[in-house]
Amino acid sequence: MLKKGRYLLSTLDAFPLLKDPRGNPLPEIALAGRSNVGKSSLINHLLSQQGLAKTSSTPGKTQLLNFYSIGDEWILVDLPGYGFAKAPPSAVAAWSKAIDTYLNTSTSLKLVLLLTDSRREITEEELSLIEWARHRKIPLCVIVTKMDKLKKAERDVKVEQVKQITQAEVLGFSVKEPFPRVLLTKRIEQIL
Ligand SMILES: Nc1nc2c(ncn2[C@@H]2O[C@H](COP(=O)(O)OP(=O)(O)OP(=O)(O)O)[C@@H](O)[C@H]2O)c(=O)[nH]1
Ligand SMILES: [Mg+2]
Repeated sequence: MLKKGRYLLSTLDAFPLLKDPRGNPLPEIALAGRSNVGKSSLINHLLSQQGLAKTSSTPGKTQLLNFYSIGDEWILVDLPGYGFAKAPPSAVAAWSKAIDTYLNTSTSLKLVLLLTDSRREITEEELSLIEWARHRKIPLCVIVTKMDKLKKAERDVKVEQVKQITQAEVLGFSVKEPFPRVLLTKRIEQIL
């Protein structure tokens, strides 16, 4: 079972390096994905803490990198959603740069969870993040969100299709169902 999460801070440039009492850096797991894909909802459902991460039906809610400490054992990093057209280009450029800087400088990043909406196709942007993780040898798991929006028969087809395209590990997810949460918890516990 995952421990209780605590919001730490939001930033675009001053990334914290958090350590355990022995001075070892805490492992970090980052959530990446388009705006509105369900990142904040996943955090709340995964930790069973409604309201920990702010959710919204308006895309672009998360405009900073949000850091959460999970039981003071590991850090969850909620990256700002990309692909949000309504924000001014200067703001979009600032988030993209912040995501790049974080991904390329963090020395404690142990897993990237790349969220993709079950009703959308995989984009070039997503493929390039997968390529980057492969190159850096950082484990990456594609999480197909909002699976409840698909008919039962479509679900396996979608997951297979995403596996084919990304050649990555793929898990389906929905905040409306208990089982995907159990699987994702197990996956996270493997790296801790
Ligand atoms: N049906 C369904 N809706 C979901 C699910 N997960 C999220 N949503 C809805 O999708 C919308 C966006 O969810 P958020 O969690 O705020 O998305 P986000 O990725 O954090 O968005 P930004 O912070 O704007 O980048 C909200 O209306 C959620 O209720 C899911 O598993 N099933
Ligand atoms: Mg969010």
